[in-house]
Amino acid sequence: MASATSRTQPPSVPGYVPEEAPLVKIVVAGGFGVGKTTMVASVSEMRSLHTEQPLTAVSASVDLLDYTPEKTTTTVATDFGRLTLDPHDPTAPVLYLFGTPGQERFQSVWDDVAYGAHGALLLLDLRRPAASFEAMDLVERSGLPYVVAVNEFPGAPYIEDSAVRARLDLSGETPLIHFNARDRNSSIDALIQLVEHVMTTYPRDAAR
Ligand SMILES: Nc1nc2c(ncn2[C@@H]2O[C@H](COP(=O)(O)OP(=O)(O)O)[C@@H](O)[C@H]2O)c(=O)[nH]1
Ligand SMILES: [Mg+2]
Repeated sequence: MASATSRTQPPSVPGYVPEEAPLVKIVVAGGFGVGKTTMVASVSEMRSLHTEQPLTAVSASVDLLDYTPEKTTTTVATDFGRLTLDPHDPTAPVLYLFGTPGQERFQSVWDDVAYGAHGALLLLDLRRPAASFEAMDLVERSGLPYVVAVNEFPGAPYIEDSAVRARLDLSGETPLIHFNARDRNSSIDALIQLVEHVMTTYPRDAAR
């Protein structure tokens, strides 16, 4: 029989999740090409799963490729990854990440993915903020606490946070942060800020 002590050992087996760890479900949302798949892949401690489909001529009119000409696939269902915030602390949250398409035509996928989620990270590309508007509507309608995370692409214009907030009509409580989806530490920082926002929105005492 496993003793209490053995259960609190740091995980030594890849894929092991301690029983004490709170599991946090996070949706990584945002428009086409904003970096959802890139982010989930850069933070995931297991090989992330992606269900990408080749772009078709039919979707060319809606999946605008002007800023991502090298992109030949789109995420139809989800990206999935996992991140243990502190692998040496058995009580540290384990994040389950679901990247999901921002296009409204995938509303049913969104509903399934958002079910039971604790929060959402809404990715934004300042070269084309409107690409994330539909995804933002889905996040807003779901009522999930969320953080807007500007993915800093090279060549993106500098826009004051206050102007971004005004353009998105963001509420004062919703954090706006900047990160780089290709950078693991930067992506982890973004997720930590989301977890902190979720915990502020739903303090443990209030939930009891
Ligand atoms: N330079 C740069 N390129 C990025 C970054 N994030 C994503 N990309 C590129 O942008 C394209 C779209 O990213 P992807 O993750 O597929 O977007 P998704 O549609 O939101 O999943 C890919 O070619 C990525 O390599 C970033 O932070 N910096
Ligand atoms: Mg993708």
